[in-house]
Amino acid sequence: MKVLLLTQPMPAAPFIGAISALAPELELIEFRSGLDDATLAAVDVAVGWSMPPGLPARMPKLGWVCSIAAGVEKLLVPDLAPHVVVSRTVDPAQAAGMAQFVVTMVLRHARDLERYAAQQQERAWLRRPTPLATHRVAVLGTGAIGSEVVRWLERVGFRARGWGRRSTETLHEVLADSDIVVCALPLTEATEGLLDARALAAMPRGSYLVNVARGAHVVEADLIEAVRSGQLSGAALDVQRREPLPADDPLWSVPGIIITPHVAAQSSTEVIAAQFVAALRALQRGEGVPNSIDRALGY
Ligand code: OXD
Repeated sequence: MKVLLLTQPMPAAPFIGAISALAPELELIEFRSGLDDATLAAVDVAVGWSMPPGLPARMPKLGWVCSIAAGVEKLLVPDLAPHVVVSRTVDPAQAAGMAQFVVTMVLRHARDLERYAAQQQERAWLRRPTPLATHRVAVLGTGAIGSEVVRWLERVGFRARGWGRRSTETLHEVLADSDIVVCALPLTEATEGLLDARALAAMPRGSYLVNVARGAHVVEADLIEAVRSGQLSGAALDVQRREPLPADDPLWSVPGIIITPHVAAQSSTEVIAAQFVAALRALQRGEGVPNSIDRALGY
């Protein structure tokens, strides 16, 4: 079986090492721009993060695309044939890591730690005791990651709830009823740009946003305006529309916006390799591919 690795911008070598240790019979091919048509025509499976447009047409045998991440949107290019199964990594350790990151950012905001960081710069020993933080937090996304985030937030005292496609409340109703909003949604046609000026205006004045999903969920110019005007007190953005975020991007210098470089939580190479090989064995036994997405929904 021939497997194409599409891990760019991550190097393929660690994935090749981890997969071949578990399944030495596989022929693992690292993608590079000059790959010839005959090699691509023989590929059965692709494992990776993003699919270069035009590539699926050169892989007529391709039957399965396995994402090395929780998200799959960069693999779902328009020319990927509808019969191709797409699966993703579902990793409890990644979900817990995401939850840790969110709890850190939410506590940092709710316990006013930014104020004390600023005060330290001025050597100002000024006390503003904060009450127990019990803010209302809406977590957009009720999948494996969103649900874990809700559990962790509840454990540290927040009034957290999830919101998703099947919720009875509208997005804007939930936003209006939240002090803090956490975005943990998959990126699909339906969720792109969901957090725009209207959505941000629906949030209570002074509320806060944490995004650990994808930069494209947020209309960044609208967010900058909302933070500058005080409609939002700030935001923690682990993801941005343009990654790496260019040095001249206005997001870097908005007081109240914290930028981190897409580091909330990743699965280890070993976990990704183990899940891929377990799914491959299931397929070889004639079972369905675990953690396959619904192609129509895009997640
Ligand atoms: C993911 C990510 O989707 O790390 O897993 O962004």
